[in-house]
Amino acid sequence: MEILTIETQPIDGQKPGTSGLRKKTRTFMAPHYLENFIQAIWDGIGGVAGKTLVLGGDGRYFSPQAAQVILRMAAASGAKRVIVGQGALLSTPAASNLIRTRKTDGGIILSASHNPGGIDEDFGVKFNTPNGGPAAEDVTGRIFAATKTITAYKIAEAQDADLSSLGEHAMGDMVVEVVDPVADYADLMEQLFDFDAIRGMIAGGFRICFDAMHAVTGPYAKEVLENRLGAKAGSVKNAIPKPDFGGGHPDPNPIWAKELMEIMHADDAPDFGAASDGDGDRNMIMGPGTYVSPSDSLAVLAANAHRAPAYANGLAGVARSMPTSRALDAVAEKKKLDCYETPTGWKFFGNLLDAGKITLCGEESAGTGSNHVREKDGLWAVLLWLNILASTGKGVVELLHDHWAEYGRNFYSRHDFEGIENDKADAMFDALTLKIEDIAGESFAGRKVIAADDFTYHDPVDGSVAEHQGIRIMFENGGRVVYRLSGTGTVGATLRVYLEDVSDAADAKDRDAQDALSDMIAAAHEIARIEHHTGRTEPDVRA
Ligand code: G16
Repeated sequence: MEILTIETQPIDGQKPGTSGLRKKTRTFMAPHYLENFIQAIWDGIGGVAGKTLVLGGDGRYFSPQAAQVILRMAAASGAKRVIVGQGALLSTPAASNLIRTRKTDGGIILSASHNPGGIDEDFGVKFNTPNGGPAAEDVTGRIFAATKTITAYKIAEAQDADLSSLGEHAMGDMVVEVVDPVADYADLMEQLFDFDAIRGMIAGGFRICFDAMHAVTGPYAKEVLENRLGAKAGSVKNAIPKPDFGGGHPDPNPIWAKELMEIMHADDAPDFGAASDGDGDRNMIMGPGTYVSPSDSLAVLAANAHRAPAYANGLAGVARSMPTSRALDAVAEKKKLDCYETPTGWKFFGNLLDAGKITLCGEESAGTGSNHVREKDGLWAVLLWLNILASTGKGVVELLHDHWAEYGRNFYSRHDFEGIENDKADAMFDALTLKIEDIAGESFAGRKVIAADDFTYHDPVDGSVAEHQGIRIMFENGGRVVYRLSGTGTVGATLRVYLEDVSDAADAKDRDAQDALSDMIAAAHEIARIEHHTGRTEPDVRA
């Protein structure tokens, strides 16, 4: 096997964002683009000689070709073994599990998550460290630095590895081990949850609809929900992963999971509805006629996790990303649990999980997870919900309403303004940063501001500091507005405005969230002067 050293030059813009490097697929397909970034990963982690890595992804367009390039580059740089999901498929939580259980030196996940796939859509590459979690900022910083000084990369001249058949194949001195992407993960789920109880509930007539959105969770959900738990064949919809996700956005929210919304709002709706995203780490939960917001889902799971065998001894603590609603905090307070507030990005939970400070964590962006892996986990969230429903005998809607009655309701919504020109978004944030200096005491839309800041996170485990993680405006009586720019988009800037208001009124369960948040929405526009800076009066997405 000949090893080629190819001369190259730094390519601008290879800075990993909230979750790895995400760009247009054609950008990744351009000469040297993928290769430069992979070499920068190798350089950023001190090389891969003698190391074992995991490789897989959500199966989106260009994944098979990218996987072969990465294998040839791993072989050229002396890697000992790469464990690859059959067909280069691995959900993000399954990859995290393999990285951990096989005690590897990390792994590469090929995914742009919920972003659409195809030659004119998005592609992404993410490196996860040996704990199974997304690389922390110091590692991504070193990778980015390497992209700026690269002069050459190494790649082996070799035939494509056969990723369709299970077993070990040689690529020079390196072993390519092709594994079943589902089996280990499904076994792990069976250890965490009371499958007998869930099976009993399903056998008693409980109906499930899981929309895999033509993305990677299809085979996982089929195996777990249909084969192991006995849900009726066809309970998992859109179960075959496609390179373009069937032309849709594999984003489990009321807008993109339209098919599921319709099924769950029909007269004969199943008892439980769920969806996951491109790479299987996000989740959406529904009851008949009811969408459970991710922030509420996190709070309900934290309040009831002890009903599942894995969490029967209680939780060490919990965490949420800063923009996620404080519904979780209400649970933590009552249950006397430590509750941490981290910046957006799953990587910030890693230290807290590794140090045993938290057991369960989540984000408003439809991600929930626990210490079983170091990624958020869509199917895990679905199974924890099912376990709780089986153990309480309640339905989704009853459980949610009982939760609000006990803990109060945090009305919550995220408004996204997409494709804003970068300079306009920056100008808006510059003005906002100045404005919040003396905003306390002023009123907007009839609501008084009591505090405001630009969120800084001090990691309690390693002391690292992350600044400028979002602007928070706190109002009297529990209202809150948060502004930040997305770190996962590929075109222009996406402004995210997170809106929250608290209510323990008896009729809180009957109110529409957008309606209940009208003060916060008006205040958010007035404070940031969104229309003045961007020309936008309405968001593109209300999540
Ligand atoms: C990623 C991160 C999440 C984050 C989300 C949104 O999710 O892993 O931690 O909450 O992006 O980030 P942003 O607001 O910066 O766009 P995923 O599912 O896309 O990997």
